[in-house]
Amino acid sequence: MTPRLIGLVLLGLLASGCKDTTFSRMGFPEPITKQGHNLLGVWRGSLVTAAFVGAFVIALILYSSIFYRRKGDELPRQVRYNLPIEVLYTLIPTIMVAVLFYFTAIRENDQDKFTSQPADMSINVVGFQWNWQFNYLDQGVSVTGTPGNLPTLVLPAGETVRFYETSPDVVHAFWVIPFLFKRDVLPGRINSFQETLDLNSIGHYQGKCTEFCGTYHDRMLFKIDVVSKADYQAWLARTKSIATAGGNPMFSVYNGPGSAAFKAAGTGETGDTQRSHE
Ligand SMILES: [Cu+2]
Repeated sequence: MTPRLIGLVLLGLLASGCKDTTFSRMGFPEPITKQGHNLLGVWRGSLVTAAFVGAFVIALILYSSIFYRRKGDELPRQVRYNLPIEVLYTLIPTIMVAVLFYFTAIRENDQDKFTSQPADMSINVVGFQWNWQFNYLDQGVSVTGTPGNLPTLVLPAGETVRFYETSPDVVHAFWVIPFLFKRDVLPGRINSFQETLDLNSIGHYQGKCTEFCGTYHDRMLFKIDVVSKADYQAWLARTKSIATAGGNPMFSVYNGPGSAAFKAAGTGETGDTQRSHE
């Protein structure tokens, strides 16, 4: 009965793995970046492992309660040792934890790896009480959220984007839902990460602050528009002219430090050696 049940679950997982649905993603949102797909793999692998362990444990409980249920009135021996079994049930969980840890560490390192791929563009994400500002470091424009107006982070599909996070006040956390990733925005420190957007990721998405940062924390929402490269250039030109003309608090000219300065000051830049601190 049990092997058939496991087979059925496995078949279901394999069949649903073919098309991408919330079920096949095991509840995760649809990722739109290369890094997001990798993280989804870790989630799936961990959940499948947990399902197998759960099924195995339930099977053992059922087996022993059916075949070793009480017969007669005398108490069975209360202490018994079986060395091979004890070694086995120490060893197997250790191996499972090691394998899960390995894949998690690999993917987390991928997420932080900057040296392998140069970024096409860099954005300084500023989380402040209680809104967001996106500084396009080498394009010279800033998008700032105002009370009642959510800022929109516009990104070109297919590009690799480096994010440098800073905060002038308290700890915030920058979460872009379809990146399947968030990272704290800390005062006095530059946190960074990099995402390579899928070519077919064009669409509207959402993000939010996930660190309780004060009275109006719940207002720290933002939008993400992933557009084609041509549409991005058009948006940039439009935004630049609005910024230069002035008068719109959401769009301003950025003339702070460029990406080179952030790169020099930022963390994570030296790759492996830096990661060991995190
Ligand atoms: Cu916040």
